[in-house]
This record gives sequence, structure tokens and C-alpha cells, in this order.
Amino acid sequence: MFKKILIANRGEIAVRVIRACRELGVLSVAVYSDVDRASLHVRKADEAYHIGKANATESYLNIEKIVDTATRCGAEAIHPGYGFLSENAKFAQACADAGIKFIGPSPASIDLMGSKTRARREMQRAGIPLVPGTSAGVESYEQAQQTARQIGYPVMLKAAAGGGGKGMRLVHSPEELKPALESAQSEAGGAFGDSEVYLEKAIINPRHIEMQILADEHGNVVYLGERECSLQRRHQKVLEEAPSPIVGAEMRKKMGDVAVRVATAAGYSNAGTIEFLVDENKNFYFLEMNTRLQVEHPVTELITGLDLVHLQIRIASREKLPFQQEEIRIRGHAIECRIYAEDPDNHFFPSPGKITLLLSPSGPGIRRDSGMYEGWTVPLEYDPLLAKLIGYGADRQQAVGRLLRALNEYFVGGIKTNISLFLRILSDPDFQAGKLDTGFLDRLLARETPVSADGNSEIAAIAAGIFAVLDSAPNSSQVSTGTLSPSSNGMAPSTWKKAGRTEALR
Ligand code: MV4
Repeated sequence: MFKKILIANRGEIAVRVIRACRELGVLSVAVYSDVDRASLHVRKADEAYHIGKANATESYLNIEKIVDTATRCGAEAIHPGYGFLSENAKFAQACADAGIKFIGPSPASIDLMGSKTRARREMQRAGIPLVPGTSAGVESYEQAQQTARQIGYPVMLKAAAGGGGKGMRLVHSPEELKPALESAQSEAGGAFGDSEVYLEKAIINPRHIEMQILADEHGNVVYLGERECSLQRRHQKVLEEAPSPIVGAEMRKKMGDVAVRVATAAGYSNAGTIEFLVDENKNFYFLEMNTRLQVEHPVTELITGLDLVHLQIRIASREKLPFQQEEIRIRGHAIECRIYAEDPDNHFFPSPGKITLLLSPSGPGIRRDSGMYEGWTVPLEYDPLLAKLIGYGADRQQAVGRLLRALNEYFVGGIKTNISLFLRILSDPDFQAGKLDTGFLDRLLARETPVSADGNSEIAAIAAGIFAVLDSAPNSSQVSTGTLSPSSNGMAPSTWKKAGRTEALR
């Protein structure tokens, strides 16, 4: 086992990895930029080193600086977290060249999955079900026209170097093809320095379901069940759950076996995720593979009882997988809410700033992976993910109930967060019935009319003032609906009632 690991990341995921290191008796090393000097990961690590300016290219994306820091402090391995350098084959190679273990797959596996067309070619050869389409870049408009006609409209144009929706265009009819092709190529060129695009049959309102795998460096691969990730906004996931409400034991085994074959064909090791698009008839198609630990890994941890970060580190130190497929059991249901510093009433604009008050939920079936603390200033330079609130229960309904309860206990003062959005999602009848697809959130948001400026805001401000004075003790909860009695909805009692009780005690 390693003695010291450097974490090339920040925020909640850096804290998550530091905790795993502590549990394994491994020393942890944080790195930080100018604006992260006071961040939680720096406070929690055994050692911390400044690596540059706030701009990520000068700090968290600076390969040379990070590898040099690891060498100088004597770290034997680097955990890249997610985002930043986590899927950068050059970084994985630079680590290897410096004699440092990259906690993740080989540069060759990262490289393969980084090219969507190459990955499609390799996976087709391995007999993996793909969305019908091409596995080479579009050569000309005329060729695209012909291919699109063969596939049948609607078609999807995608960037070969892409993923996550950049350079992607939905094309309904032949007339739309030419302008879509030109704009997709130019967007891909701008975003990735590679304008190659390819064509796929478009699946309308698909579900996005992904399969977690683990592979050791001795050829053993297992799957750990799926995650339902259909709730997203602008290709940014918002809520994830495991298991998927539509996947039963039979479908899980089929998807799991395909995922294991994908990982095997890619010569993959460490933790990875195979993404599938699922159509309304539950046909599933390989979409892409994420060659890193994912944001939403906790839901899989809760339903399998495994610690994915421990296992990543153990795999990187060349241990064999400590279990076989038959020993993996899925139990209960977990749902994750991504708490972002953004304003749901103003187009989800980022809302950086100082956290002046923080009341955090806990209790039965609640896990909170957070990178914030009261008094900390959320920097504007990075992804605004503050924390992940995960609810676990014996079944989906219990997980939802626990999350609703915990969300009502959550209060983040000084900045805007999307906490209220989750109260809406989790209360939605379609959500509760498990009727989700990738269009769900946009439909919910289109339906919902934002609070209008009708003069009530002044009254609300006065009420909030009273609330702050009477109810600033850490056992308070957020203002809830107040119109229903506690016994009827299981929520926190009315803030007015609570204020009255406080008064009576004085
Ligand atoms: C698709 C698709 C429909 N048909 N491909 C979006 C992100 C990128 N990773 C793949 N994406 C999609 N690819 C075909 N052939 C619909 C999407 C898509 C989507 C996928 C996953 C999660 C959310 C999504 C939201 C809109 C579109």
C-alpha cells in the first residue's frame, strides 16, 4: 500500500479522497490555487501545497506543476478525482514517466475512450450494441446527406472528441443538415481543437443509465449495478439514483455483462462507468465510457456497501479485486442531489460568495459529501458544486422521504443554492412514480412559474428577519410549506409555530 497520495483536485471530491486515505492509513497531500488557500480540502489534508493562480490552466490543469509537487513531497501516487486532469491521457503518462502511480486506468484506455469514433469502432468489433450510426468522421456534406438518409431522420451529429453534449446537434430533416453540420464542426473545432463529427440515429427523450464497473490489474472485472442519471439540465446532471426504477434483475445482468465486455475490450483497469442510452422499449445502446470516478459514485456505494475510493487505491497498488461478481448484492435505494451555488430563480446563474450561515442535515439514511463550511467564500472560478446530499432507504419511497426531510433541514445563507429545486423534483408525482427521461427537468421547469414581484417580497423579508432573530439556533429547519400540518406531510412544522414555541420558553 502507498504511504502518501497527492490529490490533484479540489472541493468535495478532494475531501472524499482525503477521507479514504485517512481510513487506509495513507498520508494525504492537497494542492491548491490562490483562491483555494482557505478551502476545506486544504484544511483536511495532512500536507498542502500551493500550485498557482485561480485560473485552472495555471493550477489544477498544470500537469508539470502537479507532477513536480508530487515528486518533491514524496507522494507515490496521484488521485485525480473527476473533471480537471482525470481523463487526460497525457497526465496519466506524465505520472508514469515520473514513477508516480496514476490512480485510474492506463493512458491507452483513456485515449481510446476519449475518441468517440475510435471507441465506437472498437466496441463494434467486440459486438457491443451501439446506437445505429457511423464510426468514422463525416467527410463531406454530400456524404453526411447520404448517411443521414440511410440511418433515417431524426439524426444526431456529435463531436468525435466530445462527450457531454458539446458540438452535438439534433437534425430533424434533410433541410436542417447543412447548417447543423457546419455549426457542429465549428463548435467542435473551437471546443476541442478537433472538428471531426459523426452521425447517430437520434433517440427521442431517452433515459440515461450508466453501469459502474471495477477492474483490477490482473484481468478481473465486475459490475456494481446501474445508476439512473436522466435528471439533468443542459447536460449537467442534477439528481442521480440507484438502482434505476426501470431496471430489473434481468436487464441489470444484461447491461452488466455488456459493461464488463466493454471494459475488457478496452483493456481497462480501476473504476469506470459505461453510459447507455435507453429507449422507450428498454433497448439499451453503448454511448461512451467515463474513465474516472464519477460525481455520483456514492449512490452505488450505498446500495452495494462498497467503498469505491478505497477500492480504487487498492487496485492501483496492484491488489486483486477482493470479491467476485456473485458476491455483489444490491440492497435498498439511494438518491443523490447535487447542491450547486446557483440561483434557480435566475436562470441558474452561478452564485459565488461568502457562506454566512450553514445548517447541515444528518440523521437516518443521510450522507452528505460537502466541500463547504460556514465562513468560506465560494470562488467563482470553478464548477459551483458545493455538496452532495444522498438519501438512502430500504426502498425508493423511504429514500425520497428521508431526502425531503433532510432538504428541509438544509440552510445555506449568504449565497443562492438549488436546494428548493430538489423539493420540487422529489414532490413531483411523475418523479415519485419513477417516470423519468432526459426531458423531465426541462418540462418541470417550463411548467413552474417563478415567484413574481407582487409586493410579497417585502413581507417575506420581514418574516425572514423575525425568523433570523427567533430561530437562529442550529436545531432550526428551513421555512417549509407551512400550510399542511406536520402529521399530514411529515415535514417540519410551520416556522410561525416554532417561533411561538421559542417565545414561550423565554
Ligand atoms: C444522444 C441522444 C439521443 N440520441 N444520442 C447528450 C450528452 C452526450 N453524452 C450524449 N447525449 C445524447 N446523445 C442519440 N443518438 C440524446 C442525448 C441527450 C442526453 C443524454 C444523456 C443525458 C442527458 C441528455 C440530454 C439531452 C440529450
